[in-house]
Amino acid sequence: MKSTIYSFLTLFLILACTKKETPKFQIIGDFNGDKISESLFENKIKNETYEIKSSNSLIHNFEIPTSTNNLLLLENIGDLNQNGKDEVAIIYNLPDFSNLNSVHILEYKNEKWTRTLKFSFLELDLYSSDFNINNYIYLNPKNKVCIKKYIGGEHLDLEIPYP
Ligand SMILES: [Ca+2]
Ligand SMILES: [Ca+2]
Repeated sequence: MKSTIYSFLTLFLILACTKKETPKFQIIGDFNGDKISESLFENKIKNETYEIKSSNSLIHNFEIPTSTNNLLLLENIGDLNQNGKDEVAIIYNLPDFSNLNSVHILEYKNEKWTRTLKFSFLELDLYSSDFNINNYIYLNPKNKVCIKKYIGGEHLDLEIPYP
C-alpha cells in the first residue's frame, strides 16, 4: 500500500514538473489577414531568450531582443489601417530606472513582423488599475489613428499618419 502511495506521489511530482509553463501573455486575432483567428503568445526559447510565437505555424516568430527583460505588455489593438490584419502593441521590460518607455506597434507584413510605429509612454501608467492600451492608440471618429504620447511632462492626444 505504502509503495502504491509513493508511486502515485512520484507520478504526481513528475506531472507537476513537466507541466508546460503557462505563457504570461497570450492574445487572439487575425494577424496575417487570412480571416482565421490565431493566438500569439510568448515562448521561451532558452534561458533568458523569448520569442512571440503564433499558433499558426505559417506566421514566423518574433524574437524579443535579449537586451530587454522580456515584455511588460502584448495586446491586440485591432486593425488600425483596415487592411484585414490586426496590429499588435508590445512594451518591453527595459532594464533601466527610467520612467519613460515606448509602445511598439507591429504588423505582420511580407512574412515578418514589422514595426510600424513607436511612441513614448510613461511606464507608471501601466500600473494604474484603469490602464487600457486602447486609450493610447486608437481610431478617432474620422477613422484616423491617434496616439496618446508622453512628451514634455504631459500626455498629448495626436492624430498621426499611419502606414
Ligand atoms: Ca490568421
Ligand atoms: Ca492592419
